[in-house]
Amino acid sequence: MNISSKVIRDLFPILHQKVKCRPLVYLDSAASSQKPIQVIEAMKLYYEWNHANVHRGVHTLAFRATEAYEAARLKTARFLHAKSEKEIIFTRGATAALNLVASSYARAVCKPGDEIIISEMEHHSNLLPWQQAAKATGAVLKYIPLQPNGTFSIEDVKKTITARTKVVSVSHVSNVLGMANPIKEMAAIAHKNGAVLVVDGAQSAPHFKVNVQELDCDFYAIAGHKMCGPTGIGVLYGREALLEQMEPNEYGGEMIEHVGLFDSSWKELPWKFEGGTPIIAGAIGLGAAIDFLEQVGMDNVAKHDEHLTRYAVERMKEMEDLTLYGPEDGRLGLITFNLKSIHPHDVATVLDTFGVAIRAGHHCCQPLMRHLDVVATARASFYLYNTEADVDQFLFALEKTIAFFQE
Ligand code: C6P
Repeated sequence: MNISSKVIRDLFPILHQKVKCRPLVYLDSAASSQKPIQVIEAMKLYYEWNHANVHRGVHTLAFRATEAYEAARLKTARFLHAKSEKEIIFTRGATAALNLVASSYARAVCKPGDEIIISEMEHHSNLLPWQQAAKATGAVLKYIPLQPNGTFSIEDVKKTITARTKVVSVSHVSNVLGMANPIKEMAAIAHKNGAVLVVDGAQSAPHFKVNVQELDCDFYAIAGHKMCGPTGIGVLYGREALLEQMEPNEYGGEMIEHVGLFDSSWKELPWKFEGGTPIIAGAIGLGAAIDFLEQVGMDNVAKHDEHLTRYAVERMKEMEDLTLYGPEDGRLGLITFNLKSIHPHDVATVLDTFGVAIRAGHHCCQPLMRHLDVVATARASFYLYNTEADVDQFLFALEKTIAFFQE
Protein backbone atom coordinates (compact mmCIF):
# COMPACT_ATOMS: atom_id res chain seq x y z
CA MET A 1 0.00 0.00 0.00
CA ASN A 2 1.15 3.59 -0.58
CA ILE A 3 0.12 4.35 2.96
CA SER A 4 1.66 1.65 5.16
CA SER A 5 -0.65 -0.66 7.05
CA LYS A 6 1.10 0.50 10.24
CA VAL A 7 -0.03 4.11 9.55
CA ILE A 8 -3.52 2.87 8.72
CA ARG A 9 -3.61 0.75 11.86
CA ASP A 10 -2.90 3.84 13.95
CA LEU A 11 -6.16 5.36 12.68
CA PHE A 12 -8.21 2.57 14.32
CA PRO A 13 -8.42 3.33 18.07
CA ILE A 14 -9.87 -0.08 18.98
CA LEU A 15 -6.76 -1.88 17.73
CA HIS A 16 -4.57 -0.17 20.35
CA GLN A 17 -5.55 -2.44 23.19
CA LYS A 18 -4.40 -5.64 24.77
CA VAL A 19 -6.57 -8.71 24.96
CA LYS A 20 -5.54 -11.38 27.45
CA CYS A 21 -2.38 -9.30 28.08
CA ARG A 22 -1.34 -9.44 24.40
CA PRO A 23 -1.67 -6.85 21.64
CA LEU A 24 -5.01 -7.42 19.91
CA VAL A 25 -4.75 -9.12 16.52
CA TYR A 26 -8.16 -8.65 14.93
CA LEU A 27 -8.76 -11.23 12.18
CA ASP A 28 -12.56 -11.19 12.13
CA SER A 29 -13.22 -8.37 9.67
CA ALA A 30 -15.38 -10.57 7.42
CA ALA A 31 -17.87 -10.66 10.30
CA SER A 32 -17.49 -6.93 10.94
CA SER A 33 -14.61 -4.55 10.29
CA GLN A 34 -13.25 -2.02 12.77
CA LYS A 35 -13.81 1.73 12.32
CA PRO A 36 -11.21 4.43 11.65
CA ILE A 37 -11.19 7.64 13.67
CA GLN A 38 -12.59 9.53 10.64
CA VAL A 39 -15.83 7.51 10.78
CA ILE A 40 -16.16 7.85 14.55
CA GLU A 41 -15.54 11.61 14.30
CA ALA A 42 -18.02 12.08 11.44
CA MET A 43 -20.78 10.44 13.50
CA LYS A 44 -19.77 12.39 16.60
CA LEU A 45 -19.87 15.66 14.64
CA TYR A 46 -23.30 14.79 13.31
CA TYR A 47 -24.72 14.05 16.75
CA GLU A 48 -22.97 16.98 18.46
CA TRP A 49 -23.77 19.67 15.86
CA ASN A 50 -25.98 18.63 12.99
CA HIS A 51 -28.60 16.16 14.17
CA ALA A 52 -32.21 16.68 13.12
CA ASN A 53 -34.67 14.68 11.06
CA VAL A 54 -34.16 14.85 7.29
CA HIS A 55 -36.31 15.96 4.37
CA ARG A 56 -38.98 17.65 6.53
CA GLY A 57 -37.69 20.59 8.58
CA VAL A 58 -36.95 24.07 7.26
CA HIS A 59 -34.63 24.97 10.09
CA THR A 60 -30.83 25.04 9.87
CA LEU A 61 -30.13 21.71 11.56
CA ALA A 62 -32.71 19.91 9.41
CA PHE A 63 -31.08 21.42 6.36
CA ARG A 64 -27.58 20.36 7.47
CA ALA A 65 -28.70 16.82 8.34
CA THR A 66 -30.45 16.43 4.97
CA GLU A 67 -27.41 17.73 3.14
CA ALA A 68 -25.07 15.31 4.96
CA TYR A 69 -27.44 12.35 4.42
CA GLU A 70 -27.84 13.00 0.70
CA ALA A 71 -24.10 13.67 0.32
CA ALA A 72 -23.52 10.14 1.64
CA ARG A 73 -25.81 8.82 -1.09
CA LEU A 74 -23.80 10.64 -3.75
CA LYS A 75 -20.55 9.19 -2.38
CA THR A 76 -22.05 5.70 -2.38
CA ALA A 77 -23.24 6.08 -5.98
CA ARG A 78 -19.72 7.14 -6.99
CA PHE A 79 -18.14 4.30 -4.98
CA LEU A 80 -20.26 1.65 -6.73
CA HIS A 81 -20.11 3.48 -10.09
CA ALA A 82 -23.90 3.69 -10.31
CA LYS A 83 -25.34 5.85 -13.09
CA SER A 84 -27.33 7.94 -10.66
CA GLU A 85 -27.84 8.47 -6.93
CA LYS A 86 -31.50 7.53 -7.53
CA GLU A 87 -30.23 3.94 -7.77
CA ILE A 88 -28.88 3.97 -4.19
CA ILE A 89 -31.30 2.87 -1.45
CA PHE A 90 -30.11 2.98 2.14
CA THR A 91 -31.17 -0.11 4.08
CA ARG A 92 -30.40 -1.62 7.48
CA GLY A 93 -27.74 -3.92 6.00
CA ALA A 94 -27.03 -6.40 3.21
CA THR A 95 -29.72 -8.72 4.58
CA ALA A 96 -32.36 -6.00 4.36
CA ALA A 97 -31.20 -5.06 0.84
CA LEU A 98 -31.56 -8.65 -0.41
CA ASN A 99 -34.95 -9.01 1.29
CA LEU A 100 -36.08 -5.81 -0.42
CA VAL A 101 -35.37 -7.29 -3.88
CA ALA A 102 -36.94 -10.63 -2.97
CA SER A 103 -40.13 -9.04 -1.68
CA SER A 104 -40.59 -6.06 -3.99
CA TYR A 105 -39.18 -7.52 -7.21
CA ALA A 106 -39.30 -11.33 -7.14
CA ARG A 107 -42.70 -11.65 -5.50
CA ALA A 108 -44.21 -9.31 -8.09
CA VAL A 109 -42.52 -10.85 -11.11
CA CYS A 110 -42.43 -14.61 -10.43
CA LYS A 111 -45.34 -16.85 -11.41
CA PRO A 112 -45.83 -20.57 -10.65
CA GLY A 113 -43.27 -22.59 -12.59
CA ASP A 114 -40.82 -19.69 -13.01
CA GLU A 115 -37.33 -20.21 -11.62
CA ILE A 116 -35.24 -18.46 -8.99
CA ILE A 117 -31.61 -19.58 -9.11
CA ILE A 118 -29.07 -19.39 -6.32
CA SER A 119 -26.18 -21.58 -5.16
CA GLU A 120 -25.47 -23.67 -2.08
CA MET A 121 -22.49 -21.44 -1.23
CA GLU A 122 -24.83 -18.55 -0.36
CA HIS A 123 -24.98 -16.88 3.02
CA HIS A 124 -28.40 -17.45 4.64
CA SER A 125 -29.21 -13.80 3.88
CA ASN A 126 -29.04 -14.63 0.17
CA LEU A 127 -30.90 -17.92 0.53
CA LEU A 128 -33.85 -17.52 2.89
CA PRO A 129 -35.38 -14.49 1.11
CA TRP A 130 -35.47 -16.55 -2.13
CA GLN A 131 -36.83 -19.64 -0.38
CA GLN A 132 -39.67 -17.50 0.95
CA ALA A 133 -40.26 -15.76 -2.39
CA ALA A 134 -40.40 -19.14 -4.15
CA LYS A 135 -42.91 -20.45 -1.60
CA ALA A 136 -45.05 -17.33 -1.92
CA THR A 137 -45.15 -17.30 -5.72
CA GLY A 138 -44.97 -20.98 -6.68
CA ALA A 139 -41.63 -20.38 -8.40
CA VAL A 140 -39.09 -23.22 -8.40
CA LEU A 141 -35.92 -22.61 -6.37
CA LYS A 142 -32.97 -24.13 -8.25
CA TYR A 143 -29.34 -24.42 -7.19
CA ILE A 144 -26.23 -24.15 -9.38
CA PRO A 145 -24.35 -27.39 -8.60
CA LEU A 146 -21.13 -27.01 -6.65
CA GLN A 147 -17.76 -28.67 -7.26
CA PRO A 148 -16.27 -30.62 -4.32
CA ASN A 149 -14.32 -27.51 -3.21
CA GLY A 150 -17.53 -25.46 -3.03
CA THR A 151 -17.09 -23.37 -6.20
CA PHE A 152 -19.25 -23.56 -9.34
CA SER A 153 -18.32 -23.56 -13.01
CA ILE A 154 -19.63 -21.21 -15.66
CA GLU A 155 -20.68 -24.31 -17.65
CA ASP A 156 -23.00 -25.30 -14.80
CA VAL A 157 -24.34 -21.75 -14.62
CA LYS A 158 -25.22 -21.98 -18.33
CA LYS A 159 -26.94 -25.32 -17.81
CA THR A 160 -28.96 -24.18 -14.78
CA ILE A 161 -30.32 -20.85 -16.08
CA THR A 162 -33.19 -21.33 -18.54
CA ALA A 163 -35.85 -19.29 -20.30
CA ARG A 164 -38.07 -19.86 -17.20
CA THR A 165 -35.55 -18.17 -14.92
CA LYS A 166 -36.64 -14.80 -13.57
CA VAL A 167 -34.00 -14.15 -10.91
CA VAL A 168 -30.41 -15.31 -10.36
CA SER A 169 -28.81 -14.31 -7.06
CA VAL A 170 -25.23 -15.06 -6.02
CA SER A 171 -22.52 -13.71 -3.80
CA HIS A 172 -19.71 -11.75 -5.46
CA VAL A 173 -17.26 -13.12 -2.87
CA SER A 174 -18.13 -16.11 -0.68
CA ASN A 175 -17.79 -15.45 3.07
CA VAL A 176 -16.47 -19.02 3.50
CA LEU A 177 -14.48 -19.79 0.35
CA GLY A 178 -13.10 -16.29 -0.16
CA MET A 179 -12.96 -16.28 -3.97
CA ALA A 180 -14.90 -14.07 -6.38
CA ASN A 181 -17.61 -15.47 -8.64
CA PRO A 182 -17.70 -14.58 -12.37
CA ILE A 183 -20.41 -11.92 -12.06
CA LYS A 184 -19.99 -10.31 -15.49
CA GLU A 185 -20.32 -13.63 -17.30
CA MET A 186 -23.29 -14.57 -15.12
CA ALA A 187 -25.01 -11.27 -15.90
CA ALA A 188 -24.67 -11.99 -19.62
CA ILE A 189 -26.16 -15.49 -19.22
CA ALA A 190 -29.00 -14.25 -17.00
CA HIS A 191 -29.87 -11.42 -19.40
CA LYS A 192 -29.76 -13.70 -22.44
CA ASN A 193 -32.48 -15.72 -20.72
CA GLY A 194 -34.53 -12.67 -19.68
CA ALA A 195 -33.61 -12.91 -15.99
CA VAL A 196 -32.15 -10.33 -13.62
CA LEU A 197 -28.89 -10.83 -11.70
CA VAL A 198 -28.81 -9.93 -8.01
CA VAL A 199 -25.38 -9.78 -6.39
CA ASP A 200 -24.64 -10.13 -2.69
CA GLY A 201 -21.65 -7.83 -2.39
CA ALA A 202 -21.25 -7.97 1.40
CA GLN A 203 -17.76 -9.51 1.14
CA SER A 204 -16.56 -7.88 -2.08
CA ALA A 205 -17.22 -4.13 -1.70
CA PRO A 206 -14.91 -3.91 1.36
CA HIS A 207 -11.97 -5.38 -0.58
CA PHE A 208 -11.94 -4.24 -4.19
CA LYS A 209 -13.35 -1.72 -6.63
CA VAL A 210 -16.94 -2.51 -7.60
CA ASN A 211 -18.33 -1.11 -10.81
CA VAL A 212 -21.99 -2.10 -11.12
CA GLN A 213 -22.19 -0.77 -14.67
CA GLU A 214 -19.20 -2.78 -15.82
CA LEU A 215 -20.49 -5.89 -14.04
CA ASP A 216 -23.85 -5.22 -15.70
CA CYS A 217 -25.70 -6.62 -12.67
CA ASP A 218 -29.25 -5.48 -11.88
CA PHE A 219 -29.07 -5.29 -8.09
CA TYR A 220 -26.07 -5.17 -5.74
CA ALA A 221 -26.28 -5.38 -1.92
CA ILE A 222 -23.58 -4.16 0.47
CA ALA A 223 -23.10 -3.94 4.26
CA GLY A 224 -21.58 -0.73 5.68
CA HIS A 225 -20.19 -2.35 8.83
CA LYS A 226 -17.90 -4.68 6.85
CA MET A 227 -16.23 -1.76 5.04
CA CYS A 228 -15.18 0.50 7.93
CA GLY A 229 -18.66 2.00 8.32
CA PRO A 230 -21.06 1.72 11.25
CA THR A 231 -23.49 -1.11 11.94
CA GLY A 232 -27.11 -0.68 10.91
CA ILE A 233 -26.46 0.70 7.43
CA GLY A 234 -26.42 -1.12 4.11
CA VAL A 235 -27.11 -0.28 0.52
CA LEU A 236 -29.17 -1.70 -2.27
CA TYR A 237 -28.05 -0.59 -5.70
CA GLY A 238 -30.76 -1.24 -8.29
CA ARG A 239 -31.03 -0.40 -11.96
CA GLU A 240 -33.25 2.67 -12.14
CA ALA A 241 -35.79 1.16 -14.57
CA LEU A 242 -36.28 -1.87 -12.29
CA LEU A 243 -36.57 0.20 -9.11
CA GLU A 244 -39.14 2.39 -10.89
CA GLN A 245 -41.35 -0.61 -11.60
CA MET A 246 -41.10 -1.98 -8.02
CA GLU A 247 -43.56 -1.28 -5.21
CA PRO A 248 -42.20 -0.07 -1.86
CA ASN A 249 -41.65 -2.78 0.75
CA GLU A 250 -42.41 -0.52 3.72
CA TYR A 251 -45.19 2.03 3.98
CA GLY A 252 -45.45 5.02 6.32
CA GLY A 253 -43.93 8.45 6.80
CA GLU A 254 -41.17 9.86 4.60
CA MET A 255 -41.91 7.76 1.51
CA ILE A 256 -45.22 9.33 0.46
CA GLU A 257 -46.17 12.08 -1.92
CA HIS A 258 -49.91 12.27 -1.30
CA VAL A 259 -52.01 10.36 1.24
CA GLY A 260 -55.74 9.93 0.77
CA LEU A 261 -58.10 7.94 2.95
CA PHE A 262 -58.14 4.93 0.67
CA ASP A 263 -55.22 5.43 -1.67
CA SER A 264 -51.83 7.11 -1.64
CA SER A 265 -48.88 7.84 -3.92
CA TRP A 266 -45.16 7.51 -3.32
CA LYS A 267 -42.18 9.78 -3.57
CA GLU A 268 -39.83 9.36 -6.49
CA LEU A 269 -36.66 7.25 -6.30
CA PRO A 270 -34.84 6.57 -4.09
CA TRP A 271 -37.07 7.82 -1.24
CA LYS A 272 -40.07 5.59 -1.96
CA PHE A 273 -37.99 2.73 -0.50
CA GLU A 274 -36.94 4.62 2.63
CA GLY A 275 -40.10 4.69 4.74
CA GLY A 276 -39.87 6.24 8.24
CA THR A 277 -36.99 8.25 9.68
CA PRO A 278 -34.00 6.92 7.77
CA ILE A 279 -30.65 5.73 9.11
CA ILE A 280 -29.16 9.22 9.07
CA ALA A 281 -26.10 8.75 11.31
CA GLY A 282 -25.39 5.38 9.69
CA ALA A 283 -25.41 6.83 6.18
CA ILE A 284 -23.15 9.70 7.27
CA GLY A 285 -20.77 7.19 8.86
CA LEU A 286 -20.80 5.11 5.69
CA GLY A 287 -20.01 8.24 3.65
CA ALA A 288 -16.98 8.88 5.87
CA ALA A 289 -15.90 5.23 5.49
CA ILE A 290 -16.10 5.57 1.70
CA ASP A 291 -14.02 8.76 1.83
CA PHE A 292 -11.45 6.88 3.91
CA LEU A 293 -11.33 3.82 1.62
CA GLU A 294 -11.02 6.02 -1.46
CA GLN A 295 -8.20 7.95 0.16
CA VAL A 296 -6.32 4.69 0.72
CA GLY A 297 -7.36 3.52 -2.76
CA MET A 298 -9.40 0.37 -3.36
CA ASP A 299 -6.69 -1.09 -5.61
CA ASN A 300 -4.23 -0.71 -2.73
CA VAL A 301 -6.69 -2.35 -0.33
CA ALA A 302 -7.14 -5.28 -2.74
CA LYS A 303 -3.39 -5.74 -3.20
CA HIS A 304 -2.75 -5.59 0.53
CA ASP A 305 -5.53 -8.05 1.48
CA GLU A 306 -4.48 -10.46 -1.27
CA HIS A 307 -0.86 -10.28 -0.12
CA LEU A 308 -1.67 -11.03 3.52
CA THR A 309 -3.97 -13.89 2.54
CA ARG A 310 -1.30 -15.46 0.33
CA TYR A 311 1.36 -14.92 3.00
CA ALA A 312 -0.78 -16.78 5.56
CA VAL A 313 -1.95 -19.54 3.18
CA GLU A 314 1.60 -20.44 2.13
CA ARG A 315 2.54 -21.11 5.75
CA MET A 316 -0.74 -22.80 6.65
CA LYS A 317 -0.27 -25.26 3.78
CA GLU A 318 2.84 -26.52 5.55
CA MET A 319 1.04 -27.20 8.84
CA GLU A 320 0.21 -30.80 9.56
CA ASP A 321 -3.40 -31.78 10.16
CA LEU A 322 -4.72 -28.47 8.81
CA THR A 323 -7.40 -28.51 6.10
CA LEU A 324 -7.98 -25.42 3.98
CA TYR A 325 -11.40 -24.93 2.33
CA GLY A 326 -12.06 -23.25 -0.98
CA PRO A 327 -10.10 -23.05 -4.22
CA GLU A 328 -6.28 -23.22 -4.35
CA ASP A 329 -5.97 -19.64 -5.60
CA GLY A 330 -7.95 -16.45 -5.56
CA ARG A 331 -8.85 -16.18 -1.87
CA LEU A 332 -9.36 -12.52 -1.14
CA GLY A 333 -9.07 -11.51 2.47
CA LEU A 334 -10.20 -14.67 4.22
CA ILE A 335 -9.06 -18.19 4.95
CA THR A 336 -11.39 -20.92 6.17
CA PHE A 337 -9.80 -23.96 7.78
CA ASN A 338 -10.06 -26.76 10.31
CA LEU A 339 -7.53 -28.54 12.48
CA LYS A 340 -7.89 -32.30 12.61
CA SER A 341 -9.82 -33.54 15.66
CA ILE A 342 -10.13 -30.06 17.19
CA HIS A 343 -13.49 -28.31 17.13
CA PRO A 344 -13.17 -24.85 15.51
CA HIS A 345 -14.74 -23.24 18.59
CA ASP A 346 -11.87 -24.67 20.65
CA VAL A 347 -9.37 -23.33 18.10
CA ALA A 348 -10.93 -19.85 18.31
CA THR A 349 -11.03 -19.99 22.11
CA VAL A 350 -7.34 -20.92 22.41
CA LEU A 351 -6.37 -18.28 19.81
CA ASP A 352 -8.20 -15.69 21.91
CA THR A 353 -5.83 -16.43 24.81
CA PHE A 354 -3.09 -15.18 22.44
CA GLY A 355 -5.06 -11.99 21.71
CA VAL A 356 -6.03 -13.29 18.25
CA ALA A 357 -9.69 -12.86 17.22
CA ILE A 358 -11.00 -15.21 14.53
CA ARG A 359 -14.48 -16.56 13.81
CA ALA A 360 -15.66 -20.14 14.23
CA GLY A 361 -18.99 -21.69 13.34
CA HIS A 362 -21.12 -22.32 10.27
CA HIS A 363 -20.77 -18.68 9.14
CA CYS A 364 -24.50 -18.53 8.30
CA CYS A 365 -23.83 -21.03 5.51
CA GLN A 366 -25.31 -24.33 6.71
CA PRO A 367 -25.92 -25.78 3.20
CA LEU A 368 -22.30 -25.04 2.24
CA MET A 369 -21.04 -26.64 5.47
CA ARG A 370 -22.99 -29.80 4.58
CA HIS A 371 -21.55 -29.72 1.07
CA LEU A 372 -18.03 -29.49 2.53
CA ASP A 373 -18.99 -32.28 4.96
CA VAL A 374 -18.20 -30.31 8.10
CA VAL A 375 -20.38 -28.97 10.91
CA ALA A 376 -18.30 -25.84 11.34
CA THR A 377 -14.97 -24.27 10.44
CA ALA A 378 -12.54 -21.67 11.73
CA ARG A 379 -12.02 -18.52 9.64
CA ALA A 380 -9.35 -15.83 9.74
CA SER A 381 -10.07 -12.68 7.77
CA PHE A 382 -7.75 -9.80 6.94
CA TYR A 383 -8.27 -6.14 6.17
CA LEU A 384 -6.33 -2.99 5.45
CA TYR A 385 -5.27 -2.46 9.08
CA ASN A 386 -3.70 -5.91 9.45
CA THR A 387 0.04 -6.36 9.09
CA GLU A 388 2.40 -9.26 8.42
CA ALA A 389 3.16 -9.13 12.16
CA ASP A 390 -0.53 -9.89 12.80
CA VAL A 391 -0.34 -12.90 10.51
CA ASP A 392 2.86 -14.06 12.25
CA GLN A 393 1.16 -13.81 15.64
CA PHE A 394 -1.86 -15.73 14.30
CA LEU A 395 0.33 -18.52 12.89
CA PHE A 396 2.40 -18.67 16.07
CA ALA A 397 -0.83 -19.01 18.12
CA LEU A 398 -2.12 -21.64 15.69
CA GLU A 399 1.03 -23.73 16.10
CA LYS A 400 0.72 -23.42 19.90
CA THR A 401 -2.93 -24.52 19.63
CA ILE A 402 -1.96 -27.62 17.66
CA ALA A 403 0.76 -28.43 20.21
CA PHE A 404 -1.63 -27.83 23.12
CA PHE A 405 -4.19 -30.32 21.81
CA GLN A 406 -1.48 -32.89 20.94
CA GLU A 407 -0.25 -33.01 24.55
N1 C6P B 1 -21.57 -12.34 7.04
C1 C6P B 1 -19.83 -13.35 8.40
O1 C6P B 1 -19.21 -13.50 9.45
P1 C6P B 1 -25.51 -8.26 7.24
O2 C6P B 1 -25.54 -9.10 8.48
O3 C6P B 1 -26.87 -7.98 6.72
O4 C6P B 1 -24.66 -7.06 7.38
O5 C6P B 1 -24.72 -9.15 6.14
C2 C6P B 1 -25.18 -10.42 5.83
C3 C6P B 1 -24.26 -11.10 4.87
C4 C6P B 1 -24.69 -11.31 3.57
N2 C6P B 1 -23.89 -11.90 2.67
C5 C6P B 1 -22.65 -12.31 2.96
C6 C6P B 1 -21.80 -12.93 1.90
C7 C6P B 1 -22.16 -12.14 4.26
O6 C6P B 1 -20.92 -12.54 4.55
C8 C6P B 1 -22.99 -11.54 5.25
C9 C6P B 1 -22.53 -11.41 6.67
C10 C6P B 1 -20.94 -12.32 8.34
O7 C6P B 1 -19.56 -14.00 7.39
C11 C6P B 1 -21.90 -12.49 9.48
S1 C6P B 1 -22.75 -14.01 9.43
